[in-house]
Amino acid sequence: MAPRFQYRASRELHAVVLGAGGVGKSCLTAQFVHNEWIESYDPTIEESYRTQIQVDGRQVVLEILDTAGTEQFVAMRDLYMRMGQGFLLVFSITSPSSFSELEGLREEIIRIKDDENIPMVIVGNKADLEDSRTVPRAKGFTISQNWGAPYYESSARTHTNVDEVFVDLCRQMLRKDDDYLNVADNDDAASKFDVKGGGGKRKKRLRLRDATHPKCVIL
Ligand SMILES: Nc1nc2c(ncn2[C@@H]2O[C@H](COP(=O)(O)OP(=O)(O)OP(=O)(O)O)[C@@H](O)[C@H]2O)c(=O)[nH]1
Ligand SMILES: [Mg+2]
Repeated sequence: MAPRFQYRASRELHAVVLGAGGVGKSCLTAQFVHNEWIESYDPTIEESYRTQIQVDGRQVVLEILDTAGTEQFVAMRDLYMRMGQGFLLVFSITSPSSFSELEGLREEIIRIKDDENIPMVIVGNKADLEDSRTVPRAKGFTISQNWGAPYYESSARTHTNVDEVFVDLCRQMLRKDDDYLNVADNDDAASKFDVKGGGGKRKKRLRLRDATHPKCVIL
């Protein structure tokens, strides 16, 4: 029992930030990790960050992979998706094409992870540019409801909803991780009586639990 307790005490979570080029993925990440605003645009190839945060009183080591939105650098996407436990799907409220790209990203994540309940947060960034908005809030609401993932409108420039999106994602990842560990505990106990009662059951039970979590939309 001792090693499992230690693992729970200091949880390590892997988040991946995805979305079209220039929507503000790096700026959101820089604001969250370093509290700094970056005015210039330097397209990312791949950056990873490690930060320690508290989520609902629990200590979490969060590894954030800031990915490339620009087409020429997206070859690694498959690998990012395999490694990630949770995903920020970022678009810009000033770019309808960046909004449209999210659907393909989500489908790819679900296909690669083979799980419809992967922790995910939809982020409409550049909310400070309300005058240039071309993606109506209602569209964000609609995909949020259809996908069962929370929707936030953020601004990396004004630090609005930046911490909230990362914390929400961590909360979802923790919940999912807890479910796995609880199921593993139960299966450990069950396996004393039923040696064959492994993997297939586990998946079914997890889906059932996830389906009971409330869907939410936050603006
Ligand atoms: N007004 C405004 N500008 C932003 C915001 N977030 C990012 N930007 C600007 O948008 C540009 C692109 O931001 P990045 O964070 O580099 O975009 P990215 O999504 O990481 O782009 P790639 O790395 O190419 O995929 C920069 O010039 C930022 O200053 C925001 O919330 N508001
Ligand atoms: Mg970037």
